[in-house]
Amino acid sequence: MRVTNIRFVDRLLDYRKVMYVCHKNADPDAVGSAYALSESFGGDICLSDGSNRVASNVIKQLEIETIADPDTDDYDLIVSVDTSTQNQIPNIKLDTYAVIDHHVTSTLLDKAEFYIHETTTSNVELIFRLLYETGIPISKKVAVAMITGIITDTGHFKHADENTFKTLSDIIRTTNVDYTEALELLAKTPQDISQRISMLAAAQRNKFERIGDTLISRTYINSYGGAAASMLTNIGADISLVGHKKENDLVRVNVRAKKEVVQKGLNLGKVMEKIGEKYDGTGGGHAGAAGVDSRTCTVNELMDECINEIYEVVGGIEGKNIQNMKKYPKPNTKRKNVKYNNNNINKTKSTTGKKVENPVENTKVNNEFNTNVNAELNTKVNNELNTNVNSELNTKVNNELNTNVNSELNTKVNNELNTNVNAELNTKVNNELNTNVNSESNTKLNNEFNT
Ligand SMILES: [Mn+2]
Repeated sequence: MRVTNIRFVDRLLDYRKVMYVCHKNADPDAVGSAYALSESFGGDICLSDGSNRVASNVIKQLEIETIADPDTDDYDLIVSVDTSTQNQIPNIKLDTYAVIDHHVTSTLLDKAEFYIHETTTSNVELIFRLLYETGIPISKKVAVAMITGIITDTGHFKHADENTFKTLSDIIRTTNVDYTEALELLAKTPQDISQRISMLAAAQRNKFERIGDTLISRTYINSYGGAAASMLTNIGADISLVGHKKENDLVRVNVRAKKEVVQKGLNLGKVMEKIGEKYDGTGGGHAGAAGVDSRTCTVNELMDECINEIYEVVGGIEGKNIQNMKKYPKPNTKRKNVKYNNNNINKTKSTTGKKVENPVENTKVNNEFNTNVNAELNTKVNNELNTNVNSELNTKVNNELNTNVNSELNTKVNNELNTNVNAELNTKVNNELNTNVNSESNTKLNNEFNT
């Protein structure tokens, strides 16, 4: 039966030997809940089936005692915390038990002796209310544990609501805990060295391109593909793809998209499903996080297919930029190895106001950092920074960073920073990052280095 906070404490104190049980792969919300209860009312904390990396760190740093394989018969009452189904606590026989749970649906309630169930952003919020309303003192250590539960369950407050902050504020006020202690504790969570290496390698190999205002990143890595894809969207990509070879001939591409792109109509799950069918593999997932694998193609082929499909969808979303999008180099486009030719560039003359047929001859480069992508030229660009200003058109380029890839050209761009201006588009570019695509025919470079 559902009970009030005061009634819950009354009932709990009726039992002599109590065990607080956390769900499998316990998180800080479960551990914080069990720890707060055990510190307040006595009893053991049970990890029904391990704890995650963050919770393990909380347990270690706060020196929380836990038990792993208890004999449930030794206990008069089991209190399940932060758990909504029996299969989340696979090794625990629930006989006489109580529940404190914050999940929307909870199948454990019916048979519970008594329970507290309310939909909150974290379970520790229910625990805090219980202790606060019944006047039970809360130690700073317990407060820190509870705060780690709030932080992690709300995804660092991304899913927090008004009550989350109110409860957090009450925890800080009543316990006088230093909030940063919880942050510092979480920061001490050890990261797996192989994962860190994978993330850095993924960032190092990353290539990105732009369609309209959408930035698409792709990289290759052998493990942690999902984490790498998330990392790339966190650092700026709207859509990220990570290709990796799995065991034997299995290859996989993990994809992530930001909420903004999903809201515009991109559904990665559907795109990956379609590709999975085409390559006799498995594809699918959510609109913003999906993946596909196959044994019938190489990782490059699978990546190319994913990129091409995503280009189609994003090109449609970006509307007016679809023409540029189609001229975009597809990753499977064979590009000639291009040589940077100083002589040609120095000889170029001004053709202001005229269509540049042969940019080789018309380009004068005055900039310190400059990348020019010419249709028929084999320019290899190694510069870091480049600014291009189009005089005829109302193009104002304020960006620092820009990538330009010319689809039909044999340009290999190695720079990090590059600005390009498309002559026929009255593009006003204020973004930090910009990729512009010029086709052979419509490239007019009337820039500074085009005197
Ligand atoms: Mn929870």
